[in-house]
Amino acid sequence: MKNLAPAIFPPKGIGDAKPSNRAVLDWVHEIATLTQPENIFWCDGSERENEFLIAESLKQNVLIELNQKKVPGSYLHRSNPNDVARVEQFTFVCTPTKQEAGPTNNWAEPREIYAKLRELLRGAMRGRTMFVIPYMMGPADSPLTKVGFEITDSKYVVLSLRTMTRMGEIALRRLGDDPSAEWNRGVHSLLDVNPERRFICHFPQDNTIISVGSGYGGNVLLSKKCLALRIGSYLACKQGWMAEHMLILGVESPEGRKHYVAAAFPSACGKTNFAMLIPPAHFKGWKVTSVGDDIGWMRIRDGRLYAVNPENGYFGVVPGTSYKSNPNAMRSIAHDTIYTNVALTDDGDVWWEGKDGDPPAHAIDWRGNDWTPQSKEKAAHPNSRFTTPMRNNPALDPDVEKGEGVPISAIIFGGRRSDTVPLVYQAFDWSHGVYLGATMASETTAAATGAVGRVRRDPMAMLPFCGYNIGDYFQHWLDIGKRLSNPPLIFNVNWFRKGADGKFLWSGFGENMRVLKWIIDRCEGSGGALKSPIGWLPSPHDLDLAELDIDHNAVDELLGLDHEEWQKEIAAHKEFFDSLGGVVSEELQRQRDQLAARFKP
Ligand code: GTP
Ligand code: SPV
Ligand code: MN
Repeated sequence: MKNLAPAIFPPKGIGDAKPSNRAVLDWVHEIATLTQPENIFWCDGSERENEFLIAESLKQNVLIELNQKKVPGSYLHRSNPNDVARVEQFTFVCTPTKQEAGPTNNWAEPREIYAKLRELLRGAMRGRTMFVIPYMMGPADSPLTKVGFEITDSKYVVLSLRTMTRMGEIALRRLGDDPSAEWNRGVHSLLDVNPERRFICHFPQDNTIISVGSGYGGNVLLSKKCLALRIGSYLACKQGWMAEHMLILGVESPEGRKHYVAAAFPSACGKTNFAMLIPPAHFKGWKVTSVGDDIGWMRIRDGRLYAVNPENGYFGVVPGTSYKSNPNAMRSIAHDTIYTNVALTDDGDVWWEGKDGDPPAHAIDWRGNDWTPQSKEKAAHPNSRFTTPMRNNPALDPDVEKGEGVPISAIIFGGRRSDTVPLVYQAFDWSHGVYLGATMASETTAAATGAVGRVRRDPMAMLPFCGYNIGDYFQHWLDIGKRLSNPPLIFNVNWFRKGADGKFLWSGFGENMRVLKWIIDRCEGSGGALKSPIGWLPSPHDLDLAELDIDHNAVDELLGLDHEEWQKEIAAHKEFFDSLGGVVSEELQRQRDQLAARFKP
């Protein structure tokens, strides 16, 4: 079976970075007793360790070497074809009561599911190596920073976490020897990579994650969706901060005025691209820098929100990435990158749909089969991904390691909507902004298994990632607002509105700078806007569209409100809130009534 490589035996000095914290050692002992590995490999994230694991992964076909002249330090991994995306139907929040998990999460009773997982894990690592990975989420000196340990039997996970987190000694130092210190326990085993034995389980009260039966991305890099978002959001609510599915970017004017914004878009809806935006030529002197591309942790300081990116690398969507759409991503993934499920060309390079230039005459597709441009199948899986260190990004923000975080001037929500939702508009105030987030919707993408292109409500882009009751989550947002004397302004964007011809009306990518500029203008109190029933809307002349090839009708359509569509939209908001079974506060219900009333003549 693919991925299920036998034990490896490292030379002296590798794999022996045993931590000293008693609580960690006791837990590792407990899991090893259960899973019965051949040996235990204590990871330290060092260069030597990494080289050893890459060499072993190549021997065992966990990685395929790419042409080191074309993509130095880079490798290809093929996941099991039954295992190519997050599995929301097998993801559980296991709180003592179902009510704590809330109406949007799958729930399992902790004692029962622990027992079931224990049976699945019993002897699961026989003949194999168990890796123990210490890692840290957040800059070394941030009050928000968390320590986690992931136990895994996958070398791909070890190699990926080294890029995605701050791994090794730095995490052990942060944790220290206090056995009662807060840290996250993550257990992962591939088992036999069978969808019928695939469960991603979160125990917020125990700060514990158990993931079995998958080898893919968000299911197994437990630092990311599992800790930084699901467990993170639960801790954030308890501890008074925010854990959000948000990119963070810096934008600096030619005069040197700098703002930071955070944006929540659902999976595969443009966070990485927005975080790495390069302004078009017309915006000479403007600079955009990336703090993070997927997750933002925010806390209140002096009445403002400050954000850090807990991650250390990018696990980004490959298809569609090109020098035309996202040059900073292309430069980031030009070296020291693990590619998952892209195509392999005959000269050992990688290829995917949407890459610059012509498709290769022949390649090996993501499943390992021959591929030519005539093939009906895609060469790269639509959810194929790159894993690359954030340090590779030429536009990395200089304050990415700043422990106090960066001050957030604006929060932006956005989804994939072919109709109804204008290119950009601004909430009247914080509570109204929370309503925009709570009712946002998006067409589903290949980032999770299941139907693609179905409009679903995805509040704050957190539907699959909120680790507790969504009603309490909305309330937490409202409560945070009450503690902010200088709250970020809140906006909603939609890069994906389509015209009658079914084509995108907006060219997107770098051109999104035009929308970002209006947002910054609003933050500085200068941008013009009209009061509309849904919020402050720019009129066409409020947006800087100079040197953009777009016709007036398209702009009108992009900024237009179709009252009939909005009647349907408001009804859908109501239907969504009703479906949550009474957990939505009166304040948000009132926002809906006010929205409906503003549409009445
Ligand atoms: P996750 O990593 O799943 O959280 O995704 P993400 O939100 O970071 O999305 P990403 O930036 O990787 O973009 C996903 C897809 O949307 C890619 O195929 C992009 O090419 C496409 N995309 C991103 N930005 C735009 C845009 O402004 N306009 C259009 N039309 N497509 C975009
Ligand atoms: C997402 O789906 O939002 C991702 C990719 O960022 S994964 O890590 O697989 O969840
Ligand atoms: Mn994401």
